[in-house]
Amino acid sequence: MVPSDQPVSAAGFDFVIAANRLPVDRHVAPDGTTTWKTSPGGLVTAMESVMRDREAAWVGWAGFPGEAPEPFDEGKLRLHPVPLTAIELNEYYEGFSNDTLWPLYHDVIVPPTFHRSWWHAYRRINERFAEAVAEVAAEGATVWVHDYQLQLVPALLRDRRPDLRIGWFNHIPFPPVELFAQLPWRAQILRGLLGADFLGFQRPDDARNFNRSCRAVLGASVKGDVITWGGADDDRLGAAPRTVRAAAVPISIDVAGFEELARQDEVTEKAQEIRESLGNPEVVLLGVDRLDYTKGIRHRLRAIGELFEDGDIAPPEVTFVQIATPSRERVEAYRVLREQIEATVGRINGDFSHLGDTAVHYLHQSFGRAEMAAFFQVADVMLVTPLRDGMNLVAKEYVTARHDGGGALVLSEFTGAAEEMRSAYRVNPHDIEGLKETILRAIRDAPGEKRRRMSSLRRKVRAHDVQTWAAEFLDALAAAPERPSKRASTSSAPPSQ
Ligand code: GDG
Repeated sequence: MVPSDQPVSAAGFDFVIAANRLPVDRHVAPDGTTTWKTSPGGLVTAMESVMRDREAAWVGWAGFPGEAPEPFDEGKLRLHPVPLTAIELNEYYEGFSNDTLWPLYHDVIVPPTFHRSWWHAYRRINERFAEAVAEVAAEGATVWVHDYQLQLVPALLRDRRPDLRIGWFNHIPFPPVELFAQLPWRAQILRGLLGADFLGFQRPDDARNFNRSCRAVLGASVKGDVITWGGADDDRLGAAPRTVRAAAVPISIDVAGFEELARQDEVTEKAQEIRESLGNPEVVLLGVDRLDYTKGIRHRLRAIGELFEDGDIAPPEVTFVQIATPSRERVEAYRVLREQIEATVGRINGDFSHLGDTAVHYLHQSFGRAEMAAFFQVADVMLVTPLRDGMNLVAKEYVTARHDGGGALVLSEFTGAAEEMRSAYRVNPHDIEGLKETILRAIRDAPGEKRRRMSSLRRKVRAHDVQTWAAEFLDALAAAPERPSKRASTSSAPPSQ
């Protein structure tokens, strides 16, 4: 960390990212020394390689409540922390973002909680983010706002800074209007989002859901992917008429960077070590997820448990490893989920493990990137079975790590990744019988068939990496509300406004 002695220059930054979190976590040593390390999670993993070597500011929460640190520099990136008190964190982040919007946008897998006080906090914190961006952005700058925590920022920012070009990308699904309509503040959210020039979504269906909501809730007109709203005759947020474009720009991973990591000797050695410590099983099944009810871990365990029970698989020949990264542990639904999963793992192991031969290895821990790549190389069958997932980067990381062409990917059709990764073993995770059959097929299929599928998946992911995603998004933002021209959409030049 380099403390920034320079105040933001009067000119400000031409390119600004706004996301709930800064891309780093604070670590305080016993002697009081502070260091910052890259924080885990889908958004940061994706943006890290895009932002490298780009002069820009990143506005976000520093990861701990209370007073925010002074702005500081990480490479060419100016990090601009936004403060949140413990109460604000509870209401805006754990409450409205993670207990209202998150379940509502993921097919209401658990019931969303609606609290007016949470909504007020959400609005207040969005204002704080908009204020911070308005302060650091140069005249005519490009601002890229991320995700569901900041849906009011586009309009709040436009109010303050009409000179800016504002884009918003949704990392999670956008729900069908029939579900979105439950939200008491649905009109405010849409008006907030329409402050952007371009809105990017993971799948065409998400963009369509958004367009339909604008039509149904606001009475906007939609032609193709362009939305025109005549504005409102009131003085509430986002009352001005708007014409914006909303379209799918599916996110990806840093394919070259991750493959380079996966090819390192250290990773290959680690993979051998992991396999040996599992007792050299013939087949390793693997799941890697944040411990989240959207990821379908319970359904996966149900299928695995029944396969052990039916005698179709058994340790030591077959073992299942589930890495469940700790997540949102202060939200009740996540606490309940953890208890359910741990009880199920305990039951399966009680029934089907033998001394020295474990049926399910459950790791409620975080690992480094290199170790993660090693786990992927050990996985003969990777189980990605979300009930709903915006994209799912783990699926793309898995095939990228398999530079040996081995392995098999079982992939839920309810992920954004399933849209592109057609050669995976597709499953409906609600269909336990189908899930069991597909897992067995992924284990037993002829090596030639598996390699054919893996090679097609790797080609697909390689053809559309995170750098392509960022270039497509920024080109679409620069051209909005028009579509970018063909030539523009292949350029990856940083924005220069
Ligand atoms: C959201 C959307 C969308 C996980 N555990 C560890 C670790 N990870 C890394 C994975 C992967 C990332 O975190 C998780 O990304 P996902 O895409 O799987 O899921 P979400 O966190 O839910 O992300 C999702 C994504 O945003 C991007 O738009 O795809 O749909 O929900 O990169 O490898 N990384 C390390 N240690 C861990 O223990 N180092």
